[in-house]
Amino acid sequence: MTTAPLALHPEVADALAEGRPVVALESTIITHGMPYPQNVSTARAVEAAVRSEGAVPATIAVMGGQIRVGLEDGELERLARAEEVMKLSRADLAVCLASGAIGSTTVAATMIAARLAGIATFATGGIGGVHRGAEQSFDISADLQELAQTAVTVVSAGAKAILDLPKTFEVLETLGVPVIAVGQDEIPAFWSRRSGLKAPLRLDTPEEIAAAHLMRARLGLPGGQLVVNPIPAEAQIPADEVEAIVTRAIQTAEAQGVAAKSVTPFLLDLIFDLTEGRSLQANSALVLSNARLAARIAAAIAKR
Ligand code: PSU
Repeated sequence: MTTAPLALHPEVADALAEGRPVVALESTIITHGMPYPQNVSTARAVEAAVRSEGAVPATIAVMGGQIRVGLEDGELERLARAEEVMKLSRADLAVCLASGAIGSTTVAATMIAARLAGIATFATGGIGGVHRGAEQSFDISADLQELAQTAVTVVSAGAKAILDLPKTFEVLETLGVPVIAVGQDEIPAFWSRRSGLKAPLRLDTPEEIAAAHLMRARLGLPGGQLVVNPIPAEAQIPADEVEAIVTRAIQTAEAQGVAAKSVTPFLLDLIFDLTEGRSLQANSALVLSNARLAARIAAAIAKR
């Protein structure tokens, strides 16, 4: 039994106790990934999408010295408006909890919290990964290590296209993380359906993904699965168009000396401006699609 300071929302606690499907949702996308008020409207729509598939949403954040698993609507709103929120990964989760600060959870920290709470499935937008120029900066997201050690199935639209995607998926292969594409042979690239990279694995149904999750547990394998679900076709921004914009944004970040945890939020914000909001619409659409798929996987895991 864990002594972690976990506070489960009663609806989440009931669902878990009764073996009903629950989907974990992260909060860094709310605090650092999207501007207000689109961040809170997306967060609400994502929770509704999970419910529409018959699962219970559990948005995770740190407040008042506790890992909150499932937030009230007013708390989502407060988080979405808050200015001083720590962006939490594995390294800073305990410091934030011990100090009583408010923190949003990245993919890595949400996986840790989901596992502690007994939630098998988690939906996000795009994972962090190897940043371009990492051979100089060594900037590699802790999300990758987390996938290698924490047994949660993460449903994403791939890694964010601001990253070096070939290196990101090489590292995942080295770490033994299964990367499973849904409905196509190629790894998707967040805002775009295509990356030019062949997916190492492909499974087209929630039932098959659930079976693979449970098989990993039977084998005693510690890490998670990364499901890469292409953005719906009508919402995508074609890869060549994205690439030119990402290149410009990265040049600006370098010129301004943006580093470490600030890089991803800075780039997402600038790309929002450069695409006149289209990147944000695409981001919302892909998270919604991932939430629906995650709910179906959670339901398939709950049935077995
Ligand atoms: N998905 C999105 N937008 C985001 C994120 C995911 O659509 O902002 C967040 C996740 O919390 C992920 C983090 O863990 O971005 C990656 O940040 P970094 O590159 O600093 O590791």
